[in-house]
Formats: sequence, structure tokens, C-alpha cells
Amino acid sequence: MGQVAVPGRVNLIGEHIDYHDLPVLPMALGRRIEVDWTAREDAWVNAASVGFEARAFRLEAGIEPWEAGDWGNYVKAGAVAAMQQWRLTRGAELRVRSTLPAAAGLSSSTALMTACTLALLEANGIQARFEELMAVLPEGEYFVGTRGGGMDHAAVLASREGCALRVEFAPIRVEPVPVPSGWAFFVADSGVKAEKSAAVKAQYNERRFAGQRAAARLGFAGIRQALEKADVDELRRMAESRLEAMERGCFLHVIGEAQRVRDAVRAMQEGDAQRFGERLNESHDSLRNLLRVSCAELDRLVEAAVESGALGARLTGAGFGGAAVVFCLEEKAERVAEGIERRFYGGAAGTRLFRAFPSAGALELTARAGA
Ligand code: NG1
Repeated sequence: MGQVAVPGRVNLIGEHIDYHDLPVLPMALGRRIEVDWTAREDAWVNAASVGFEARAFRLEAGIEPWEAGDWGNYVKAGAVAAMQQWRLTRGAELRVRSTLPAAAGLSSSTALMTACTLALLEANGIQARFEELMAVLPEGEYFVGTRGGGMDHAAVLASREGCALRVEFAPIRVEPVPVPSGWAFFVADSGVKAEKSAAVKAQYNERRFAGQRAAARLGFAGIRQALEKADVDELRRMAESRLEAMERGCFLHVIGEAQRVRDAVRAMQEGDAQRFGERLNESHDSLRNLLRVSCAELDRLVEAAVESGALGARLTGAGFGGAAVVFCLEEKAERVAEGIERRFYGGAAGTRLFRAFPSAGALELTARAGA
């Protein structure tokens, strides 16, 4: 018997660039998914979660997903990911609990999948290292249909309390960046569900492939390689003259966002709140105008936050609904929250607006539990 806990995450900056292997800056939340596990003698996995129908399957080669949108697919995805790298001989009883809202851009699906992977590994007596997990988890998510990047898995596993996490890809490398005291973050739900298992999936994948095609058309192996080989202004000129609208928008967003992440990390290290906020605002503009993944409600929410005294605000996660991340100084936090409630929610926001404190990832939580 045992328990694993995997938090959700909020991405501070670096949106839709992880799948181009460019660095991002998320942080883990205090809200999490917990899975109690009991190992079984046979290969069956029985998964239960309050409010959902129980699911059961066997650990064997060629596991097939249930219908699209079925919560059990994340449990299967967790199992499939683990089986890529390790031999699992025992199934488990899994009981899932969550304080993390679903489809709000907070990585609840990644947290669930990752928690199931960790629970099944523990039930089999296997201790996995971060790099080993990162080699299978992002790909495992493809089981539910999203060709995502590795940001969410890295953030929910390796975040440290009090820090944001700078994540580099290929090879994977993480660096905790302490959040200066006096800085405050909120997560605000737009109320528009961003169900990645449904129609949004195709739109997300389309952005990814358009970016790759853009790089290829300009003669580069990828956007990261383009940034390594050419200067940004030169790339902008090439994009303007040689790419059609969709590819151009995706390409320009990605190269701009990569620069903003670099500057935002420096601003955080230097405690420059004004500059950090500006990069967040620019990121939202780019997601809305170039990548086109925002929606009217998210735009209104971001505007309400800035009008209420936030230094920066932007949609967070894949977009198409979900949540915004709001950044302000601690001394203004109460006023900003009140302003957002009045301007956007038209009264008390309830659970739709909450403070996001930089929290520990699953690995730190496990280490603490074992200490
Ligand atoms: P969300 O939708 O917030 O889980 C998705 C991807 C990320 C990243 C962001 C956009 C998955 C599991 N997550 O995040 O890797 O690409 O969109 O920055 O695919």
C-alpha cells in the first residue's frame, strides 16, 4: 500500500514552444491529484475516482484506449508509459482523489497520468529517476491523442517549493528559479472548458505541425535550429516574405516567445517585477494575434486583471479556454483579486480565482514523505 501525489502546474511563460524543444518557465501548484495504491498479485488495474465510473484493464501488450474523453484513458496512458521502460508484473487497485479542477489549463490530465505511472511503478517496487520518466511520459500522453511537449511532466515532477522551474528540452534539464518575495500569482478560470480530448486536440496539433512546416520551408530542421543558426530579425524578415498566414503566425509566435522566456527568467532572477509583467502581457498578445489560441473570455479576463493593477496576465496552457495566470505584487494582491471579481466575474469568483503558490513537484513530495 502506498500513496503518490502529483500537483498541477501553471505555466508562467513559454507557451506552445515546448514541443519545439525551446525552454519554458512553469511552476507547480499546491493543488494536486493523489492516488492510493494497493498492489495486486495479478496484472489487473482497477481504478476508482469519486464521481466517475470505475475502470478496469489488464497490463498487457497492445492496450487499446476506451472511447475518446473517457477518464480511464489517462490511467491506461500512465500504464502504457510505464510499460515502455519497465516490466510490470503486478497490477494495482488505484483510488484517485483530486483538488485540481479539470480542463482548466492546469495539467490535471498530465497529473493524473503521471500519478498512475508512479503508483504502478511503486506497486512493482520500481524507483524511477526523473530522466527515465521524462523519456516515456510525454510520448505516453499521445495515447490520449495529444502530441504535446514535455513541459507539464517536467513541472509536475521536478518543481521545487518556492521556485518556478526553467525547463530545457533535448536533453532535458531543469533549473529552479526562486520566486522573489513579494511576488504574487493567481490562476483565474475563464469558464470556457478547454477539453483537450475533444475538438481542441486537432487545433493544438495543427499549431505544432504548422510551426514545423514553417521551419522546413525556410530551410531549417526545426524552429530551435533556426534560432541557433540565424538572427531573430533575419528570421522575422524571412517569415514575412516566404510563409503563408498560418505558418507565419505560428513561427513568429514561437521565436518571439523564446526570447520572452529568456528575458522573463532574467527579470525573475533580478527581481524586476515590472519587466517580468511586461513579458507576460506580450506573451498573451502573441498567443491571441499570432498563434490564435485565445478566446473572447480569456481576453476579457486578462484585460480585467491588468485594469485591476496586475503587472502582467496571460492565458496559460494550451489556450482555447481554460485559465489565465495573473501576476502582481503581494501588496496589491487583494486589490487585484477584488478588481477581477468585480470586472470579470460580476461578484464573488468562488473557486474560479485562486492564489498560486510555487509548490513542490511529485519528486520532492515523495522524498519528503520518505524522510
Ligand atoms: P495544457 O493544455 O495546459 O495541458 C499543453 C501541452 C504542453 C504545452 C502547452 C502549450 C500536453 C500534455 N500539454 O498544455 O506540453 O505544449 O499545451 O504551451 O500536451
